[in-house]
Amino acid sequence: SVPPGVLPLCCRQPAWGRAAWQPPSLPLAPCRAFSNNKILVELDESSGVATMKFKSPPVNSLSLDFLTEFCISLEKLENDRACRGVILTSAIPKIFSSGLDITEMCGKSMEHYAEFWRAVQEMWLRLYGSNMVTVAAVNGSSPAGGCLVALSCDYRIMVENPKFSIGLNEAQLGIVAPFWFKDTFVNVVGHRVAERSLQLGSLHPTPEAHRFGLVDELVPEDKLQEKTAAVMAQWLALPDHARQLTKSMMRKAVLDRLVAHREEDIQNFISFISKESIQKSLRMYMEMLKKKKS
Ligand code: CO8
Repeated sequence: SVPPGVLPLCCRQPAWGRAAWQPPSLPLAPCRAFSNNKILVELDESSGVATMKFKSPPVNSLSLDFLTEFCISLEKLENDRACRGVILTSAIPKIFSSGLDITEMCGKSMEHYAEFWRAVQEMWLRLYGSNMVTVAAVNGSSPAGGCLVALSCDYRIMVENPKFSIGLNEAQLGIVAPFWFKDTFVNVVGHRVAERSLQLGSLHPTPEAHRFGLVDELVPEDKLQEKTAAVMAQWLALPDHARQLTKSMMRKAVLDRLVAHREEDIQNFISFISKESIQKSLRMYMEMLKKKKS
């Protein structure tokens, strides 16, 4: 079962026989765009590929507004028969996403924490459970929730840059990545690597992330778009129904686990995040981020 409003995997029609894939940059390709506040969405109808470009300065943090917009945009694309694949990337130089907006988890009411956490869950359920081909073009640092967004895609291509890092660093903030963050991570890199990385709250430089499969490919910045389009073409060459059924088979158990424990997971989050000791850790972390600047 899936939560209300979330499309189950495999409910979409096979796209065999739809327009063949073409590079997104072809001239005169029909392109529809809908720009909201925090995410620019462009759909190239000739290729069936949409790009969701995060544009929420300064660091694309996943605020309640961002997450709401993300879910609405993804649902629109999911229901659009012209769209078969989505590329997630950032319009902010050097940052893919800084993860969950820490200010949403500090000094707020229980009701707010519940609403925020439900939105985080919803984002993951929709993205991890998407029928479309999802490729993360990671063009900057991607800690914690930003890493989860990338991990939830079918494929990750990251810009090779010694200053960029990616990982689930929650432990460094004194908080704990929930079980579905962990499950998603384990499904990508395997149990041992995930265990060590989660316990240490590691943020991995790009070569290391590539070495253990957290990202599938590294490319120079100027090759990112070309490489992403080529990977998308490779995945879209398959008949949708076969690929979607296979994706569902691989991911369903993990998705179902959160669906079955969704309310419990919200309650866990609220009781954890509202502890004074955790609030103190988060405040100190925010202070540290500010000090780092000066
Ligand atoms: N949330 C809110 N504000 C943020 C965040 C964030 N995640 N990240 C950065 N900011 C703010 C900074 O405080 C700063 O604000 P100001 O301008 O007012 O001082 C501004 O954004 C710019 O930040 P920086 O100056 O640090 O920008 P840099 O370009 O130097 O660095 C980085 C960008 C690398 C993204 C850096 O900001 C960073 O490391 N940020 C923290 C990332 C992080 O650790 N995120 C973890 C969030 S927690 C999460 O996603 C999962 C939680 C799971 C919940 C479990 C609960 C039980």
